[in-house]
Amino acid sequence: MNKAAIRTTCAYCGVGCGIAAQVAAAPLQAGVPGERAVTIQGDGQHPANHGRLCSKGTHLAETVALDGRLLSPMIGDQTVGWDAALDEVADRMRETIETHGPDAVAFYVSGQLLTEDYYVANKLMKGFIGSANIDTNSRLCMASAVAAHNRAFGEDIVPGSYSDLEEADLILLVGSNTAWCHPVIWQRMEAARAARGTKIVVIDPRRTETAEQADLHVALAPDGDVALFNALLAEMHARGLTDDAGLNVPHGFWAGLPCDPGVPADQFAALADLVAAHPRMVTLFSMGANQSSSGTDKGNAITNLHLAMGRINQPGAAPFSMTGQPNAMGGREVGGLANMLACHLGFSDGELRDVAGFWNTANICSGPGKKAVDMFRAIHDGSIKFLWVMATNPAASMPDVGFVREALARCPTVVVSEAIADTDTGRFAHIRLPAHAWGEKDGTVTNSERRISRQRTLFPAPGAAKADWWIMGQVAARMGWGDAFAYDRPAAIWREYAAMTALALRYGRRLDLTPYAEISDADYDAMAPFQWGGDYPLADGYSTPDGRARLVAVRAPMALAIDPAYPLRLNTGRYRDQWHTMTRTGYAPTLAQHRREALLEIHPDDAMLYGLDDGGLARVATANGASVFRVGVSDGQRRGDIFVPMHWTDVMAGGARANLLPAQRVDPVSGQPAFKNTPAKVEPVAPEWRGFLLLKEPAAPEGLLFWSRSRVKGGWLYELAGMGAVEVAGLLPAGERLEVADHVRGMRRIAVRGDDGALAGALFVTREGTLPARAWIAEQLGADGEATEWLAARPSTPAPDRGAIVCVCHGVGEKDIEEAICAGACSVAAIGEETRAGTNCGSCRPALARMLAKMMEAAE
Ligand SMILES: Nc1nc2c(c(=O)[nH]1)N[C@H]1C(S)=C(S)[C@@H](COP(=O)(O)OP(=O)(O)OC[C@H]3O[C@@H](n4cnc5c(=O)[nH]c(N)nc54)[C@H](O)[C@@H]3O)O[C@H]1N2
Ligand SMILES: Nc1nc2c(c(=O)[nH]1)N[C@H]1C(S)=C(S)[C@@H](COP(=O)(O)OP(=O)(O)OC[C@H]3O[C@@H](n4cnc5c(=O)[nH]c(N)nc54)[C@H](O)[C@@H]3O)O[C@H]1N2
Ligand code: SF4
Ligand SMILES: [Mo]
Repeated sequence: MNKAAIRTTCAYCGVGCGIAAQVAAAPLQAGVPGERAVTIQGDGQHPANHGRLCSKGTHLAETVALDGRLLSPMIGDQTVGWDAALDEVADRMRETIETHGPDAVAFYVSGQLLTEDYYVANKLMKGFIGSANIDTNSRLCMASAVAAHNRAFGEDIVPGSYSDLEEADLILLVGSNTAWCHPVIWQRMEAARAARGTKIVVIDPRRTETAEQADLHVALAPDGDVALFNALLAEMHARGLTDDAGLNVPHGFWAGLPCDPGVPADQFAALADLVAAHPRMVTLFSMGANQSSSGTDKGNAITNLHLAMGRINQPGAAPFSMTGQPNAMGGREVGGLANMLACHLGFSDGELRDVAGFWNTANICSGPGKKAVDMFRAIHDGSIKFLWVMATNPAASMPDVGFVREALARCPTVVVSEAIADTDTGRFAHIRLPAHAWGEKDGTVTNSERRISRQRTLFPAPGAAKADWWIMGQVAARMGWGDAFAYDRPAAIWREYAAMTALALRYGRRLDLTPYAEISDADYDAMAPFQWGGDYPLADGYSTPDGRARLVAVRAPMALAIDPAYPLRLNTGRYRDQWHTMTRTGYAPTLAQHRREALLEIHPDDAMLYGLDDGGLARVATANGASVFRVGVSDGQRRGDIFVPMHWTDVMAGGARANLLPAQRVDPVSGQPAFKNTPAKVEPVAPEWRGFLLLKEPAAPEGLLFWSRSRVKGGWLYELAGMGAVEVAGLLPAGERLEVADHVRGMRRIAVRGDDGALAGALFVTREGTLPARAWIAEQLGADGEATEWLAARPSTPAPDRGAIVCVCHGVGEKDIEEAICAGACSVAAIGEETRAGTNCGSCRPALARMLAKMMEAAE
């Protein structure tokens, strides 16, 4: 690693990869926006990734520019100074509390805050405002796993480490598209598999790229997990492979264990044999488990199997809940959830008293606050009147966002702390506060294996942007609580939090950071990644009153009644190269290449049944709402199930809005929404014209049936579809208009040459014909060129067609890869040698493997 590199942690997922960042030599002046340059490499010494990074981490440099950033506080549309904005927040907060009481105030925060920010938010709300109405987007993400941990272990603890993946002989992936969502964990599993032949089983209704690489894919019905794991446990019990000595076992547990797995008998037999044969077994689970009305039960069904088979607290054996966000785990530690206090503490009288004593406050909350879905209901019905949203985008990411938007529109005060100026939630804000983004932030995060790492500052903060902890501290001071929030730096907050974990120990919890309570500023700055609790934090007993783990009797949920009006089941999730609501990855041209649009994935037979064409448009409707998507026919879907990605927002598209669709249905224990199983229907949408538009600056097309934008090097590419007249030419910039039209086929092509002679914009529309490929013309934005070439959308001596880009790092297309395979490359590694595909971040290796398998099959 180069000497000048700054060690930090990736902005995105809960794997928590270490990064060595090399900032361009010329430092920027604080507060002055300008070009930012940084070289990103995996940190070879970080224990989470040992130098690896996935596509998102690798291309972080494309997201640190300042376009789209919120750079000053805003009240309504007015730019204001910090004092005015903070006074306004504090005045409104005070007035709300005085008139309606503390429970009329709520914070909705995020696993993308640093631990220090999170701690301050929690202290401010639960300790000083005096309500526990602070909940986090982790409610949408981890709450079921937290509840399952509490039920089984008596504390929210992940009992294993990433190293267990390397020491396991069998890995079960439950509801996890690991190759796309935790790609570096996937790469570690691939390496272990190559070294020791680890078997991998994927349990997921969809055949994902992860499932394609598995030794066994169990395509269970949506929410079939509890039945499957109960049956597995019954089978292992019948084979004499369980031992409940030392466990807390409910009366009648074994006799009442259901044994219908709900999957084909041969699949179940194969799975059972694998489980029986491999004591070193890790079960990784994520959103297919948690985001369900039976999410907590799924977590316990998995944990029961591990506990009863003794597959826990030793190398290569653990039930392992993967966290999604970079600091989902840190948030759980400092009490970001409405139903916990800081440091894994609960709301008993003693705990409340001790916490109040530690914070030196007379205003401690009295019990749990509202969980996310209930919080937005309370905003909707007017009982919550002041909402402060930090580092999350609920108008896009909550279920039933139609309802959430109504709630936000009604709420008398909405404050949004954001890094980005235009977000779906920011559009509802009365006050917007500019926050530091990744590369500016300074503090700590905790990853899925309880490893705490520093995120460090790479760039001076732009404009008026400030740290979230600073913003909250300023409001607290204006509320009269300045002494309790007089932090001058993140290290001061960290020390207080570390000292507070002494309370956790007093109540028999294992979260212990007390050795860090006196750490110096310099040591905090230099702090190396460390894991609290060690590899096996529960090896010497559990955090329950009797020190024993509990088996929890869980029953498969009642099947959702099929309403003939909504015969399909809608599943939602993620794409490999986009992050959530696209406020950052959406700006990276390289990442856009993987999937430019949101696809409604549907089985070919269902597509036929409902009259949908691959590449056409369809409307998906549920009892809650409807949205139009591009159709992607795929036999990876089960019949009757459909899938859409969660990422596209009002800022990015007119249509493709996943979260208009799910209901507000939640898990009864954890309060986590069931994002992955909503009754739905589909119907074809036939636009009268289709087109695409290239612009340097983003615009918001109106009056269309559908539009969706994606980033290209010099600007934005818009896919469009509409009825009637084409009225989008007005979005094109000023300049010399070059135009061709064919009125018979309703074809029209316009290219605009700007004053600098370069392509400033283009519009291609057709009513009946086809549209040209976008790749070449999109690259011409901002470049000089011939009008005839622009209007043909290809150069006069055409470059070889590389096909859709598969390897985004090296820009290797489908056709290059097919050629390499035809020329004899018969492994992913050989394709890499030939084309460089898959040799950088490795995120496309599963896609390469799929192409290879397909072509081999075709050749046979
Ligand atoms: N590229 C990318 N990576 C990310 C993120 C991102 O936005 N983009 N976000 C991060 C965050 S916050 C999170 S929480 C994680 C999420 O990581 P994952 O949980 O891997 O992601 P999802 O795609 O939401 O869902 C995983 C799978 O659950 C399956 N599933 C649906 N219903 C069921 C069911 O009933 N049973 C089972 N067994 N499976 C089911 C879906 O088909 C899907 O393939 O990813 C993190 N990493
Ligand atoms: N349909 C469906 N919906 C889902 C899911 C699903 O699988 N399906 N998954 C759910 C899950 S698991 C999750 S985690 C959520 C994620 O959903 P969100 O949290 O709403 O998604 P993000 O786009 O990550 O929003 C984070 C916002 O914070 C801003 N930001 C980033 N860093 C900072 C910072 O340091 N300070 C401040 N103040 N702002 C910052 C970003 O610009 C961005 O706008 O979505 C949930 N919604
Ligand atoms: S796996 Fe990718 S997104 Fe997740 S932390 Fe590592 S580099 Fe970042
Ligand atoms: Mo998440």
